[in-house]
Amino acid sequence: MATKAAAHPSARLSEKTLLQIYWYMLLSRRLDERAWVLHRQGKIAFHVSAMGHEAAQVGAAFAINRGVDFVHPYYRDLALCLAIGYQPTDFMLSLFGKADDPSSGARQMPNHFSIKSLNIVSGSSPVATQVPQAAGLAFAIKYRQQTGLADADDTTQPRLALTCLGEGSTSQGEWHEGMNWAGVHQLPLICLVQNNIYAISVPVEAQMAVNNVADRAQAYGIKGVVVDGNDVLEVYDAVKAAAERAYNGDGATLIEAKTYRLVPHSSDDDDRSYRSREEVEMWKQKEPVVLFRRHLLEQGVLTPALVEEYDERAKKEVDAAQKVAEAAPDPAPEDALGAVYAPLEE
Ligand SMILES: Cc1ncc(C[n+]2csc(CCOP(=O)(O)OP(=O)(O)O)c2C)c(N)n1
Ligand SMILES: [Mg+2]
Repeated sequence: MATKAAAHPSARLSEKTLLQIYWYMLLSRRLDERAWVLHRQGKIAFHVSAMGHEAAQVGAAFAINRGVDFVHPYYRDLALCLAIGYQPTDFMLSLFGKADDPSSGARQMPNHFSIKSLNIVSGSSPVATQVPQAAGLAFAIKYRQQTGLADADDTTQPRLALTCLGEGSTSQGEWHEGMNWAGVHQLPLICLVQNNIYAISVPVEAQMAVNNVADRAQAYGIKGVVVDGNDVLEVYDAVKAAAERAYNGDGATLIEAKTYRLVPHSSDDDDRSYRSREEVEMWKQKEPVVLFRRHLLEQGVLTPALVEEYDERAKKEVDAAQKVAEAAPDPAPEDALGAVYAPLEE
């Protein structure tokens, strides 16, 4: 990970911000590791992991107006949502399927992140369905600005929509529809494709005939960018530039972050049947949390003592979140058919 030239916005990040970025990457990793343990202990039913994707997600979160801009995540976006304000306890409540799970009262599977107060919007399980919904949000933002219902410069108002998905999901029709709509209407949309080169067991070369998902941007009349998704500062710079374009009325950006998932697709998958251990080991050498920690140590932003302090703090937060969730009440069976986002009208 190279130190960025002064022209890059990431070169202007304060030490405090760099440490916050590191903190959210670490917190996500530790929560994620615990989720795997809880699954193997038989305490939770399902886990789908963000491990390996932390740089792509936290880099993106820090480049937008967190908690104000709309975010339409996908199931792998734990680190993204944590960096926006989703709490470790929220995540544990969803893993344990408890009544107080803020995303849906446990009516959806875990990782269907949704926190209305943070403008994190609920999604459905069919992949890529969030993309036309995010394009619709971006259309509404632009419409409100053009009609004077909202001020384009008011940073207390959402000024863009960010959505994420995997490379395999870009084979779905919904993705193309959303991208086309974003191009036609020059929408303030950022689509972040987290390309981890597999869609469960299907490798990327069996999914598409071009080298990069971002190459397709031209066909929609939007800007396409490829970044190293394991380099959090590179992702930050790309998303920051895309956010500026969105805020300035210059339209949508498709960002492809090349990365790798370090673990099986989900707790129900065995990746040994479709990828070699050598390949996984090779990617582990450039995994994002270790990479960024090393970078910050080299820069003198982190010290070995701070690394230890952060590790202890993360463990404490994960322990506390698990404790709260385990003790929390289960939902009443009759609540199963309730709403997942807004309350149902009486
Ligand atoms: C329309 C639809 N088809 C299939 C599935 C089952 N499914 C869930 S995740 C997934 C793989 C998606 O891969 P990718 O988009 O590359 O994202 P990744 O999981 O690798 O981050 C599939 C096929 C689904 N949820 N929705
Ligand atoms: Mg994938």
